[in-house]
Amino acid sequence: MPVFHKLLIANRGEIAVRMARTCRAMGLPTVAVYSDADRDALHTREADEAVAIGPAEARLSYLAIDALVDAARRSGADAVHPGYGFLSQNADFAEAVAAAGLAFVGPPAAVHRRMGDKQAARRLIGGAGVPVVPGYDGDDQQDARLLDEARRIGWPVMIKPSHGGGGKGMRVVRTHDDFPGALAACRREAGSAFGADAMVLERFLERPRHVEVQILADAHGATLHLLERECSIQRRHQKVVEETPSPALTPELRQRLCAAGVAAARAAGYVNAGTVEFLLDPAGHFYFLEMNTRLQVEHPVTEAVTGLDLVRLQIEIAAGRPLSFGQAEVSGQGHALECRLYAEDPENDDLPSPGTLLHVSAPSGPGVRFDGGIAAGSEVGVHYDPMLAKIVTWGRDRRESIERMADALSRTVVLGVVTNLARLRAIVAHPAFQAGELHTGFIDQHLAELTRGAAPPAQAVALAAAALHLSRRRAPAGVPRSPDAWDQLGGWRLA
Ligand code: MV4
Repeated sequence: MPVFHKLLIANRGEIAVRMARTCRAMGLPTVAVYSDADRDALHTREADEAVAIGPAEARLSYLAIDALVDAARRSGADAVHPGYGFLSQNADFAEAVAAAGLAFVGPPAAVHRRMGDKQAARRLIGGAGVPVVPGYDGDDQQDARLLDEARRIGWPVMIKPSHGGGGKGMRVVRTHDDFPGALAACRREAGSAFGADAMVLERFLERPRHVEVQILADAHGATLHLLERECSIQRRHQKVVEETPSPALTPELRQRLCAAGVAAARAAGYVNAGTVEFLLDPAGHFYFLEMNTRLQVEHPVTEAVTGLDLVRLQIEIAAGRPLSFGQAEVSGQGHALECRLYAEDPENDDLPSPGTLLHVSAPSGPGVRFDGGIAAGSEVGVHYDPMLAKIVTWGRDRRESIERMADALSRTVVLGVVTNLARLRAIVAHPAFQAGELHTGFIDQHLAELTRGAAPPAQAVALAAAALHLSRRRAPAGVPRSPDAWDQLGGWRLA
């Protein structure tokens, strides 16, 4: 029995390409969707068919629920995978897909809704015996009550909008006198951004590590973890380097953390792949932060050490299949690292750098995986996330995965836009990184050392521009239009 007849990939870029590849290996036909800006994007060529969904502006295309459900119906798809970002954690989308009689590859709408509310998530997960950061998640939201609670918690306190996400609208308050002003500002922002201004208060942890547990749960009551990932190397809530296993965990702490992740997922009624985020303090205390009800960008490091294909497992779970293995059969081999390649300029405050890619050289070799959504000629626009690709390396131990990453980064070439490659190279070469001394303030702490750029030689850029121009001539008549032939042509644009 095939899992599904056809799967619609409701996303773009590297994750759409990556999903199409697993589906092809499974013998599952795919439909890509594209906005006007993505007519020629790589992900449209990796799928079996491609459907236009609207203008470049994400709100009118990749975020347009009706356009996506309509594309699924018209193309005869019976399943929809949202990827990450865009509508992946949107309960209304999960609901609309189900209402159209299609399978949603992710948890049910009710789980998205429950976990999208910090107040409700803290109460539910804390109630299940999982440690949450000391704080306040009560219904009484009067200013005086919140001030009292902040005093009880002790300074510094973090104010978090209950309906926010990804660090948006949060504020750290260090003294009693600053609290009323910060609260008012949080309320104003949350009211206009999320339409609800309830706040959660938490003790602010200084320079914690960010460690998350990968969860896998089928529709028959089996809930497993696939170990942890450490994602402490980030800036402004944008992750840059991730790895597994976390250098901060002892086997005993890992077992408790992963068990807490499973307990949180069970309490949430979780089905499909998900992630439970924790903060870890230097004393080894961990606290539940939030649950991500989607596949994560950094899932390949988990795949590298467990040997599993998370997208395949997600699809099988959505089709109602029981997991074919138990917790005892999950183990991590060696160490994996991921570096995110962004079209951003570290020397210009990490500002996005749009443009046309003139040349891309992806690294390869033993233990090297390159997940990209780009090729020479790709347009990097202003409408979407500037992440171009992920470079993942595996080694028998952390030292070997770092060595392979340093080599892979040295052989990665992107011409045409400014990227963070020089910063990635500097991070993996940094003594503190190599020593595993990670925390969420790492990049800011070492900013000067991590910001010395190395621009590619102007001659190389000029040559790449000329080569791209020549390759854009029409292909000779009679060249077959299959994707394989396209690969052989190495970028010839077919008529
Ligand atoms: C915190 C915190 C310290 N203490 N909560 C930022 C995004 C959101 N998921 C939660 N975040 C934080 N919550 C308390 N009580 C520090 C952060 C935080 C952070 C968390 C994970 C990864 C990177 C981060 C970077 C800055 C702040």
